[in-house]
Amino acid sequence: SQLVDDLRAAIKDDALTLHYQPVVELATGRIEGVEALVRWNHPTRGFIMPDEFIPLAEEAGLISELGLWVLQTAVKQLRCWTDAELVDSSFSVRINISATDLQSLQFIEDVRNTLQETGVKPEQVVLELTEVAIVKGNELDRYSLGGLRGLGVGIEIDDFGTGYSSISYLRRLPVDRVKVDRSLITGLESDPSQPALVAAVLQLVRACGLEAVWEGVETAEQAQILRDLGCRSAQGYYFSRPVPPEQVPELLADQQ
Ligand code: G
Ligand code: G
Ligand code: MN
Ligand code: NA
Repeated sequence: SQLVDDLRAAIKDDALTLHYQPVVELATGRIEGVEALVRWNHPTRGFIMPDEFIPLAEEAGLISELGLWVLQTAVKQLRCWTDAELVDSSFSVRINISATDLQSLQFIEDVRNTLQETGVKPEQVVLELTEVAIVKGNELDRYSLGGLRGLGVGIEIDDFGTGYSSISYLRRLPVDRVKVDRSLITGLESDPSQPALVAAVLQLVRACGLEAVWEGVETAEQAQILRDLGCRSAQGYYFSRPVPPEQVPELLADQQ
């Protein structure tokens, strides 16, 4: 289709762009990192969101190319912020990776090479994978996950709580942390049973030796409840929407 041709061209011509959304330490307001979120600025249709073109990229066999572009662009961006002394080595960039990336041994090489070329520390890169990608995966995927983890990069289960969450795989898989799906935050201040649920998930995650990031925080009240429950990190429109890279220095300057 025309759109597939356009997408192919967009990846080649750098017509995609990454926006960045901060991940905030609840106790201090410090920005501990950012999540890279891809956008496509289409010449006639305007901004197209990833929900629309990631599936298209999958179908058209362009997802590996797109994944490589996102990886390299995000890690190089982190290098720039580091060189400009806007962030230190505790700052991380989170990158969403597709099931296809996970299944590709080439992707492990790409991550290794990108780290080497940029000199970014592996622990400053966190790869976000959905539960579906991980759990549907076969033994090779587990092996790949181990390979990625072996490079020293962080692995985070994205949208945790929407898919196949099971205690057994949380303990078994080589992952560091989970990003809890925003459905757990919705109604946090109005539904009296919701805080207890958050507390239970937090306890489960910690008992498995993992850290949790809470996404979809939209109000000060939600942030306060999470803080009171002892949650460490959060993300959401309350702190900031995803912003283009040129607005990140401002966000960093404004943090507490
Ligand atoms: O802002 P938001 O609309 O960006 O993201 C929608 C969905 O697209 C999310 O589920 C997110 O994980 C996914 N997504 C965003 N950026 C990327 C990317 O660079 N690669 C992949 N594979 N998925 C992405
Ligand atoms: O699935 P994933 O977590 O990778 O994608 C993040 C998605 O969530 C992006 O589409 C991003 O724009 C969106 N997002 C980020 N913060 C909020 C929020 O506070 N509320 C809502 N509704 N969506 C958010
Ligand atoms: Mn994500
Ligand atoms: Na998510």
